[in-house]
Amino acid sequence: MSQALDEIKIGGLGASRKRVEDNRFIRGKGNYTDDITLPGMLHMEILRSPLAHARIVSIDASKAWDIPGVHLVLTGEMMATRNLAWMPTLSYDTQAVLATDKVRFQGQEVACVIADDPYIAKDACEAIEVEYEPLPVIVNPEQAVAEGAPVIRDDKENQDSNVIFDWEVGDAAGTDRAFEQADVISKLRLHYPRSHPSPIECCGSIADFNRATSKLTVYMTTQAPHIIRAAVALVAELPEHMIRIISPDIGGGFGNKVPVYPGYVCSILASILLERPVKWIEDKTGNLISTGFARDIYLDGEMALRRDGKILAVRMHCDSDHGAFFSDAQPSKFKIGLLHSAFAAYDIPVAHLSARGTYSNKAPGGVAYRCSFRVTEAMFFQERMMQAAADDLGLDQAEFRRMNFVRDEDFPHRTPFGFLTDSGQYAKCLEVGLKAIGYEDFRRQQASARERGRLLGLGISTMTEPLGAGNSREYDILGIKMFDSAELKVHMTGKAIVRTGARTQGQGHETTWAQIVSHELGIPAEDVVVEEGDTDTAPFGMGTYASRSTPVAGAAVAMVSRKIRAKARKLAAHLLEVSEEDVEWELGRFYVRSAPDRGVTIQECAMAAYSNMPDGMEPGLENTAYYDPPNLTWPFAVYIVTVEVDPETGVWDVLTTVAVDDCGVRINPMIVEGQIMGGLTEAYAMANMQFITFDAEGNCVGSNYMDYLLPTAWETPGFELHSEVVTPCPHHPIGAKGIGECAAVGGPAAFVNAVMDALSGTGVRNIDMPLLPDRVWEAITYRRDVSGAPPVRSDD
Ligand code: MCN
Ligand code: CUM
Repeated sequence: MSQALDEIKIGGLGASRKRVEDNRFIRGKGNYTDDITLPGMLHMEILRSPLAHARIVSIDASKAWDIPGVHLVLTGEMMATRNLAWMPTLSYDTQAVLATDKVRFQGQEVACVIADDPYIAKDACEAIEVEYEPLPVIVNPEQAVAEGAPVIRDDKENQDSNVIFDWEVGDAAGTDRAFEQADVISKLRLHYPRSHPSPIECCGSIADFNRATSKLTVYMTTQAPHIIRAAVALVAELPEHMIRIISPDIGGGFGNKVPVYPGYVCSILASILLERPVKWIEDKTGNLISTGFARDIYLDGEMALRRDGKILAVRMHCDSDHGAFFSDAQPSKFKIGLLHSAFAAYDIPVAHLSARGTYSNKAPGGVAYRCSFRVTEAMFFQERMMQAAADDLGLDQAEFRRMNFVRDEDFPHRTPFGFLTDSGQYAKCLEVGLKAIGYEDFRRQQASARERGRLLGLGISTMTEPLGAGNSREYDILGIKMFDSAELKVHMTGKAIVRTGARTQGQGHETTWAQIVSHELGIPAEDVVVEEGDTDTAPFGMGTYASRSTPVAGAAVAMVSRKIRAKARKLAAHLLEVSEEDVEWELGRFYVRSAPDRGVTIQECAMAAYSNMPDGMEPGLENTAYYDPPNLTWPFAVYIVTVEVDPETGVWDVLTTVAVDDCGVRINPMIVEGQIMGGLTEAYAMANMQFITFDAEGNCVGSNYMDYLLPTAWETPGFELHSEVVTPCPHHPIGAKGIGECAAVGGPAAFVNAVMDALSGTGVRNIDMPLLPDRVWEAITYRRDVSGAPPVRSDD
């Protein structure tokens, strides 16, 4: 009789364990950066540029210095004397810390004041007199490359245009040939607008430099503390072992907390100069106007199609607007992130993608926001193109996708852009989704509603996306290879602590990593504490983004647990007085193969590691694992949405949303569902209501929550989730694939496709997100495509 523990009961793999971090969060006992107060702490505020593009004639800070309670005013000029006016970005560009020569976007950091409290600092910012000489403004890629456009980055040698890169991937000649063979060519032009992660907690930092110990401790809202430590060491030329970065609780990241922001750098310098702790907490407007935006990218897409529906080739050209500094975080090899993961779910012989990135007078951005490096755009473009192509061929939306899917038996599959996908059951997921939504029935309802003047629509989005940035052969940021780590210490009573190089921002790592340890060792999850985010204690890792934590750090947790189990086996053999080969494992216990009743628990082995180890064995039960994954993980998802559009007002309501996610083995099904619901909520918000753009003068329109709407429970539709399809990841130690971004990546196209489907037959091919009622109304009324690309009229 097996004496193995019941894995679900101990909170192992597959247990919908309640999130342990919520014990403190729902009691208001979280410890966020702004909750921390240090003795003698001062406060920093940032003066931002009101103009989008202007030469700085002069900065006079004398009145600010005179205000009682002001300790320091930092300007670009002062930063320059310490070689800190500019800093390197995560994409081999430079970014102004505080402006010296020009301001290049509205909201750019111009000066900082450090004072006794934030109110004095804010008042003092207003007392700084800056004289600007306005320059012509660029707010889109077309203007950026127009004849005679002002060169935004005239600070850079040899930069005589606004083009950052021209990049291509795929087979141009082969694609051209395939297009010559096509029966039908389907074309679509799209703009994926700027969107902003807007976590509830803004960015912030507290720098604490101690002259006596030479140690710099920085509490900050970062998703990647070790990378920040390395950046501070390299940029500020401080010794790395004297830098300690601590990410306390983070109130949502969504990619917003990956970049290095000037506020972090200024608070550090101020603390070094003043030898006192300096706190900077960004306000909402500062966050919305200046920190990492996402998307803002245009697509010209074309598909070469055979009459029967076979896709012969895909051609994509993208123009991306990166704002004033190319500061996206992305793997060094790929200028436009993983945009070329587009069409990975479909069996397409040949494809070509060209991408041109340009500067503009907008806040730097492009990547962050539940994106895994532009996968969000890739899947949106793909699924909008799939819908348009099916329409152009007069084929059924579902059937067109099904016939072009990579089939279950075709894995591993090399995509036309060079990725290797390794597993999935695409057709099965689609069947589950169609059944759940009642596809055939809905099509009938839709037709009869049409006859009565009612506009119903159904949108499908099916996609596989690359999650888990790593393997170190292909993925690095600034040359730092992408892998991750876990350290596990099992104490003598069998309780344990696990630390990783990732950093949770709400995803629930404190809950799920313990479940992996439980699965591997049989230690109840409640006996395992998880700690992340302190560079003095956590093993080196690349942080949390690109849904890489489970694929990489989570894998490391499994691997380090296995190392611990291997040592525990030796201890068990010693305790049981048999040879190691005679020892068997079942969850939580080693036993003698020939006498299964004779066994020792993992806790007994732990005690022995400190009190009764065999001669010659190194004491203790601790280890570290660094994990370099062989491939990305490729979750698959089907999102199907039905809507009703009111032709009189352009308002559209979601009727049903069905999600079928296959993210391999689910560690914690409840957390996975939370991730999917959160992602769908964001997808709905992007498709329906979130509008942040720029007028011709470069004023940011929508930099407040009156314009940039966050969906509440009231406007968010219900979601029906399906989990019956599970294709384990073939290379992940526990078969898990990433999930953190799937629904935000695949969701938007489902909502937009549904509205466009409701408008089918009107000749309207596209409405750019967000599908605001006035845009939908304009499309229906004038039977034309509606774009939301900037500039917008400032009197709108
Ligand atoms: N999980 C699981 N089983 C799987 C896959 C994941 O139980 N097969 C669990 C994980 O263990 C983890 C959570 O689901 O607790 C998300 O895991 P994963 O897909 O590995 O993603 P990350 O932990 O790396 O999170 C990053 C991802 C990104 S990049 C953005 S952006 C985003 C997202 O997560 N930001 C978020 N979801 C967020 N959710 C919250 N609440 N807050 C954010 O800032
Ligand atoms: Cu791109 S947003 Mo997440 O990867 O932190």
